[in-house]
Amino acid sequence: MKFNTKAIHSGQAPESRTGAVVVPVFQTSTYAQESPGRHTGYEYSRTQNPTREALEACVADLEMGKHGVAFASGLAAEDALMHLLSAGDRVVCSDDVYGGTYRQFERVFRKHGIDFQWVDSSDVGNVERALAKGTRMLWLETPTNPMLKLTDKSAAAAAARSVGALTVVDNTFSSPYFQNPLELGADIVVHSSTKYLGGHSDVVGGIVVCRDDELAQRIRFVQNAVGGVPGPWDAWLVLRGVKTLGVRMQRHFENALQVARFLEAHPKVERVIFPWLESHPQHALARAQMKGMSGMITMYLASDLEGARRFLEKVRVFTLAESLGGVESLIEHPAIMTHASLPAEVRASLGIADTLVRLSVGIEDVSDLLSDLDAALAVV
Ligand code: P1T
Repeated sequence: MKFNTKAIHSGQAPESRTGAVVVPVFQTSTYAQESPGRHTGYEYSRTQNPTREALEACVADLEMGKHGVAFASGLAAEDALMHLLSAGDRVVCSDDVYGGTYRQFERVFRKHGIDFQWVDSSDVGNVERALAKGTRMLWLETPTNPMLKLTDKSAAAAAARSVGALTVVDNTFSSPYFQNPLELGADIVVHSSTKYLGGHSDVVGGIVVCRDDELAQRIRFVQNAVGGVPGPWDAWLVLRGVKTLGVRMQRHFENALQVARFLEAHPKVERVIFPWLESHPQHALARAQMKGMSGMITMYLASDLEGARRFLEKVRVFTLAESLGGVESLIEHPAIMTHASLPAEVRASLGIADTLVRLSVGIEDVSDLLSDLDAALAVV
């Protein structure tokens, strides 16, 4: 089956008792047993829940994987993956990641003896050199948040495999519609399903997908043993969002391309970063390893912090807010908002400056988005 058919049908056969076409919200914490230990396969909702299972099966299929394991947030999913490691293990990571990922790794797991080495993974040579020092896991975000740097996934995953390290790709910024890292050699894909998978800014969630049975069993063990599961209602909301992922992503891409071209030609904008623009330094790689780009655009204003503030206060159709990937357009200031948890010197080295603004282009009528940006740029 193809993508849109899988999004609507995978894991979502009509319910067996009533024929309900939509997977019900199994809002129950526990399940009746006939005799101690004799049950339907469902014992307790932290361990098994049919609504969550439908979501897991669907996203696993969309990612060309075999197993999906859902969590209460993207960070809960990442936390579960960190639990695959032990004190003394080393992780090589893309240097430009979501601020909360950096905070979890540096301020929670470093204390537990895990070592993180941050590298600019847009140059695979950096990844290879760092891996050579002995590594258990390679953690990639591609495109990165917020600088939209890409990593050559095939080359990086091959390098990791050659030293026996697992490759994890945070695919939140692309969604499975535009790239499937497992197809290019990654072992594990992780998403904040709060973003494009859910797609409507009404739920927080996370999900992990892999192919290997033994690895899936280890992740599922952590899901149950640590317990960061999504509630049935939240799992249902993400599953409902996923049904329209394909049509939404196409529209995000079309709108974002027009917005990126408009911004690139605007005198108040110093530089636009969008992998589908010919000006992006990794445009060729984008075309080679992705089928398209989501609605994420980053730009430097030709101004200062005050100018950026005036611009962000002025937008009306775009909403000034953290997060991304919903149907509505959002805009934010990474240095003050999503990436405030990075030390100032790390932000500076990555280029997360006071004039940097990140846009999550939604699926509204693009003419309204362009007029909104034009009017707001006038005050810069
Ligand atoms: O917010 P949560 O569902 O826990 O997901 C964390 C996360 C993981 N990975 C990436 C690439 C992300 O962008 C995020 C969350 N990001 C934002 C809230 C943001 O505005 O960038």
